[in-house]
Amino acid sequence: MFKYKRFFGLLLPLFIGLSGCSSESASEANQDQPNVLILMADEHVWDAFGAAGHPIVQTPNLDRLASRGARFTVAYATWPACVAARMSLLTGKYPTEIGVRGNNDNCDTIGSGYATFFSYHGYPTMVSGKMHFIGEDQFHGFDYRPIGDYNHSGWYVSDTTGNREPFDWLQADMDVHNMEDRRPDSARPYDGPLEESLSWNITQRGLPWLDRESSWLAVFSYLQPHWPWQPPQSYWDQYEGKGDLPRVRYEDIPEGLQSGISRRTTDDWNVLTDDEIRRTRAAYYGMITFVDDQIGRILDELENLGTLDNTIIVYTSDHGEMLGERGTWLKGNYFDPATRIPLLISYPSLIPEGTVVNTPVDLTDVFPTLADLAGFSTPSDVSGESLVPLMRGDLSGCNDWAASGYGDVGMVRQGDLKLIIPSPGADPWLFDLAEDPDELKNLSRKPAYAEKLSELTHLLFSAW
Ligand SMILES: [Ca+2]
Repeated sequence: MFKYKRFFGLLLPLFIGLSGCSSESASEANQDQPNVLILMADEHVWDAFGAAGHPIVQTPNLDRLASRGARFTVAYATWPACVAARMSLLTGKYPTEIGVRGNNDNCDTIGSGYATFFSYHGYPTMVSGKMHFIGEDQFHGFDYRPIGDYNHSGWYVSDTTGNREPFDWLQADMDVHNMEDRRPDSARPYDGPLEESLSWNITQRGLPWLDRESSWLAVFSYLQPHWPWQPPQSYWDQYEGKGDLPRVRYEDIPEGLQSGISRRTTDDWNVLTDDEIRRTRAAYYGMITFVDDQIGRILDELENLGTLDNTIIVYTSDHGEMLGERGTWLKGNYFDPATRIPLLISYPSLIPEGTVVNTPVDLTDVFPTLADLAGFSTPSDVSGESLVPLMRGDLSGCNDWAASGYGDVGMVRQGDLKLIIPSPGADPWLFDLAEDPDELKNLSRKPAYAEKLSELTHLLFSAW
């Protein structure tokens, strides 16, 4: 296996030039292949971490990742809910292209996901945590799963032994079947031992696997800060009384921009008191810091192993969280709090420290970027593009837009302009986020924007 990888590595420079936006830079890569580490949160809103300038949330480890590589300020999920976004990240394709939209849709990615790709190139592959695979294939190219995953029939273990024994402590920690715990006014501390919490165990069970001779690909994928709004007690205490209020309240939304957000705007979640809203947002911030501490444990382990600098590290989320913005909670719409995500990529030998990229990108770009950074030719059938040129300051020749959606509904962002088609056949919404970051002024009927509206509409529907 190792020899094969070396052999392939010698051929790499021949392949690098073949993909449209790939870079020469990957050919500078070490002959020893880098490790690949993907760190994921669930429902992490794009600016809720320290390096993004958030005034409350403490995330020293995400900040450490941001400072040692690239931070993308305008990254989008390709679908504002779990499964389709995750399968899009896995395959580098838009949800429409893989036929996955709802959280019950199966994705037949055999032979086309990044785990299969790196496995093909000789990498052992491990995933600890949530992938939300639907259907028979619970591995999608991963060799090893040390902890159970969630599907809609409950928790089960889908590790390499086929053990499906349910874990009570998983249920107790993260019972996402309990719809009452979805309510934002249900926020409370998780009072069990930290060592019995799901996030802590996702880290704990995956860490030993990282100590190995050959280059590897690993995913640590946390379920938080997704509801239930229950950070462990110490994280609850850290933020108690520090929750803030949404920037846009339901009553602030102009006529015509209230429809198509989500059904949750019409139920009694709108009428939470300000104290309840602050409490829930504080709980959410606590969960982010909890996940951040897990990431710190992984970075520390790589440092101890001496492999931190030879590891490509990605941090991202499958989508964001409305957190009460526009009177709405959870996700499922195309406004920035729901669809825009954090994206950090580091690999010191190819990505300059402290890089900030403001070009719009989306989850389809991650897979080809990993391939490029690792020195492999970018797979030809992905929709995304390698972000290596952008991270090295070359803005020419690459896509300058990001898209999210399925079929005839979605959003596209190019520069500061963002087009949303909120539902099939609906009037479009066009926002200039430089002047209107809260997406409150629809420009789509302004004659000055007619040409841009047409361009962006074409761009959106040609994305997939
Ligand atoms: Ca999710």
